[in-house]
Amino acid sequence: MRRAGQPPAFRAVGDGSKLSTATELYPEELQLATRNKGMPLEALRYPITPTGLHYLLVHYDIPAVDAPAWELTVAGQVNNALRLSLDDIQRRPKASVTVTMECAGNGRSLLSPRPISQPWVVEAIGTAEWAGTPLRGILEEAGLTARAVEILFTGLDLGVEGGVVQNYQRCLSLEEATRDDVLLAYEMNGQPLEPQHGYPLRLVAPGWYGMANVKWLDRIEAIETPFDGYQMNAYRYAQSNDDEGERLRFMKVRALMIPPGIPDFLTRTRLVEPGPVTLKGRAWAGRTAVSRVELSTDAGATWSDARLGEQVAPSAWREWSCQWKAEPGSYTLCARATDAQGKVQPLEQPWNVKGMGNNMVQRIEVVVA
Ligand SMILES: Nc1nc2c(c(=O)[nH]1)N[C@H]1C(S)=C(S)[C@@H](COP(=O)(O)O)O[C@H]1N2
Ligand SMILES: [Mo]
Repeated sequence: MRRAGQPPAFRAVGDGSKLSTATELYPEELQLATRNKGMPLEALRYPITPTGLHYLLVHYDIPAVDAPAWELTVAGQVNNALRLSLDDIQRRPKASVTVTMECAGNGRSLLSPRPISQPWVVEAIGTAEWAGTPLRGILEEAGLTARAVEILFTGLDLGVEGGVVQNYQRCLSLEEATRDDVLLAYEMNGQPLEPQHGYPLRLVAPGWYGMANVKWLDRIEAIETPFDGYQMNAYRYAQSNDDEGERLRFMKVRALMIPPGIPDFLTRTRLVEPGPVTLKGRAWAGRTAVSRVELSTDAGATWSDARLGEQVAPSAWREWSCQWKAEPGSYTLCARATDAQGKVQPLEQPWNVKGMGNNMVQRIEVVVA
């Protein structure tokens, strides 16, 4: 990851841990990286990511859940508080939604200086078919009072972050929580959730960065004052510790390419045979659509349009492909997507303290020989 001209280690910011940014890999990053895995980019070939290849991000430990005893509590500003077993939830109307999900920290390790956290390159991505019951139905059953302003989701997992002991918690506005496609999901790709993906029940909020999709749900609470907990403030586009920064919400536009040819084991540089090559990948844009994908073989100096293919589902990525006549030499391949609002992926990533919301164009080094 280290590049010539990179600034020296910079430790002016932090969230309570001793580390903030670095130019060398820290053991703390290695511990996170070996627990939390990315999707190998060749898995972009699958419209739905096989469950074992979907990216994974677990802040604390995967909680031990005693499924027969587990119950979801629905409480707070509601007329009828509920306690629902998994069976109760599975008896409610069933719906499914196919969702491309990306971690808000995807691309973090490419920043310079690098914020210290899970050191993703670009592979914190996956698409799954989630099935469960629409959250709206459960909220209607509980009956929100007029005082409810947000819905707070609490996971069973407990840890320390920023010096604060906490269960993982995030909220959604009433408008977001009651969208048709927001699910309390108990299946991923036709199977019960695996422990690491939130068994027995998780929230699925299509279009949002990963952090909104609270796993291992314990409690859903209608609250009367906006929630300002740790996980709401950790996900911000802050320029310094004093800067609040805007909260992250929906995934920004991004294209990724299946690395062509074969990899060099250590450097991952690709070896490609001369001749026609079909470059392929997928692109997504959170709540909006992908309107264009372009390809560059010269590190972004010149671009040509890729062909847009099938969109797997409304909240899922879209296929793209492009023909390339590979001639002997060295190349830096780049894919760049534009969304329906005209927003384009940047070639240089604007920096922020936590390394959030990066969507810099992917670069793949290729040798044609
Ligand atoms: N309870 C709980 N929910 C959580 C998390 C967590 O650590 N605890 N991680 C979040 C983050 S940061 C991401 S990116 C997604 C990852 O979901 P996945 O591991 O199923 O891909 O889950 C989110 N939901
Ligand atoms: Mo994440």
